Amino acid sequence: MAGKFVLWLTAAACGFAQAPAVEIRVDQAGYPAGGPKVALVAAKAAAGEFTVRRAADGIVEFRGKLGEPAADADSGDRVQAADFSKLAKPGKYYLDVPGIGRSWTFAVGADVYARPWYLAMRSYYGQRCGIAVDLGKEFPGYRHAACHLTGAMHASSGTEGDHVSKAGWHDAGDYGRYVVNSGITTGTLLWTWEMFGARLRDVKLDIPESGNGTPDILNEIRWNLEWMLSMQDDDGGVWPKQTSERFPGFVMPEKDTTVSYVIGTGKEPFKSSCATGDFAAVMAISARAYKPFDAAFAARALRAAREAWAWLGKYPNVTFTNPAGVATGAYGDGNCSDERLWAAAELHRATGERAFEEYFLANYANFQIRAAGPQSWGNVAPLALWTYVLGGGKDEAAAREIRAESLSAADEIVRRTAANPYHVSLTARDYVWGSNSVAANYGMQLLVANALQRDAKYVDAALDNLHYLLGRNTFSVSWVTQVGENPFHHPHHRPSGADTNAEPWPGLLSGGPNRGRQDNAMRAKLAADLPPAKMWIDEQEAYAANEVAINWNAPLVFLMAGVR
Ligand code: G3I
Ligand code: 9MR
Ligand code: ZN
Repeated sequence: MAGKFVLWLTAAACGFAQAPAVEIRVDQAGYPAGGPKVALVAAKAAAGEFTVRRAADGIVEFRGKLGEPAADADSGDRVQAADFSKLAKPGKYYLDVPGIGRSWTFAVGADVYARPWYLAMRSYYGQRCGIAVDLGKEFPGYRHAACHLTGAMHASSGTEGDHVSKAGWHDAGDYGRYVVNSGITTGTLLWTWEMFGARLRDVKLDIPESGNGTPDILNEIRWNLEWMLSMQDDDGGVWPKQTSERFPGFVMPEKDTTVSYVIGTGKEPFKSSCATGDFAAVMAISARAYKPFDAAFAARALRAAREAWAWLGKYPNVTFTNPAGVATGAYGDGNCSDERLWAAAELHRATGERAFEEYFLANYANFQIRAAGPQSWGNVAPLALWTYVLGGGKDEAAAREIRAESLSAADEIVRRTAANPYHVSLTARDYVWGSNSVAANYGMQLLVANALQRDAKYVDAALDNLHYLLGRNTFSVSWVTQVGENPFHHPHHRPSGADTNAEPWPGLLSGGPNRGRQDNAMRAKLAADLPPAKMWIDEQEAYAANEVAINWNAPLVFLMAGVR
């Protein structure tokens, strides 16, 4: 990425000399017209009043008083809320706080997340492997040639020779493809379709398949499903990943000359149970989702899911760690029982067959829905439990228990979010690698609770997490590339780093603050005793804070689809 300067052009156009004050934190995409609207002000001197003004001409549309200051232990900030919920008139606005300044502009309206949703969902097209990608007229220069067209079986896979490399999404800032991470990602995106499909059916993503009669969200997801299917061995087991042995440099994907290997566990049975369980779950969801559009593909997905399930019966807990000589991501998970439970639950929901339900009912009680620690690549148990209830699982005791646990966890998250000065659901312990996805996954958890029992407080708290990601945070930054007036600029993302475009590829969510500081850039620039929410820098080298990843974007896509 070339050096970038954000010019405050509109300031001049509107007659303001003043650049926006980072002390004022707003959702830079905006606020749904009918919902609560809160901005946050973090300044040393207590501020008193504020106005909300029309961006076009500065006319005051709302006057209010800031709330009492609250000390936020996670960031060290002193935060005051500016509540302008009563302002429901659609438009473009900014906040004006005397003595502090004006905020970034934001919208109030019916569909303020339509555009960010488009960019976030379309970012998967940008991650496509095995095909030339071009984001088109709106994003000139954002393209790459077909990449990673050949592959090979790694010695650790138990077989040898060439491998037909097929489709898939690059995982993150690197060019690897990982089944475990593809599992939670495609699972979350397919759930987005299953839960909010009515709103998404006609949304075009401007991808090569657009107009083929299948909704574009399903067209895009299928690109990764095809790769996942290519990772299943004849015995039903699924190899965990296809990557090079080491990460390549910051080159465009077609310039990556490292060999793309299908990598296994290095010993019998060579495939892993976590990958196979996630695969079975996702293929079962696919059997449901694609049936109306492509019955043959749906049937193929279901066959693949059944074969994976049968393999799991033989090998329930073969875990994966990198074999000798391999240094790419591991998505190392020491316990694959939640993946197996998820497979059982999704297969039961897809087929109604008793055997899957029996497995589920015999095992579900070992897992809980918690208020701290939502679903993630390493913890898919919540998806297993929810899908049983959302799919109309008939065992009343199990359904009642799961429902009650989901709602009491959601109630606690709502209380915690309201008490948090930044109105985010994260606890101090949640600021881990990819913490922004933890916030987004809390949002998803709250929206699932809302599906179990409609209650506006769940949707409002889900929205709070979205506001955090889109600018209402201690950095006053939008953590989605090219969304809002003050987005971050330097993701750890090879195409963004290697191309000549001024801005990074659009619609990508930053990993976010990470108290673990697992990269050299973070350790060099961020003091060890900083509060956890401050542990983030907008630097390309800081992969533990500022990478992007398909599994982080997925709950963002779910959240923006669900709060609309
Ligand atoms: O959950 C624990 C928490 O209980 C504990 O207190 C804390 C202490 O550090 O750690 C937490 O676990 C962290 C975990 O992420 C949370 O999901 C681990 O420390 C941390 O090492 C782990 O990081 C993972 C990272 O790979 C390193 O393995 C990320 O989840 C994962 O998203 C990331 O994935 C990488 C791929 O390997 C390669 N491709 C890029 C991708 C994104 O960076
Ligand atoms: O680019 C890699 C990123 O996708 C991973 O998340 C990260 C941790 O595994 O590693 C990155 O690659 C770095 C490597 O680990 C160490 N040398 C520098 C690489 C980044 O340029
Ligand atoms: Zn590729």
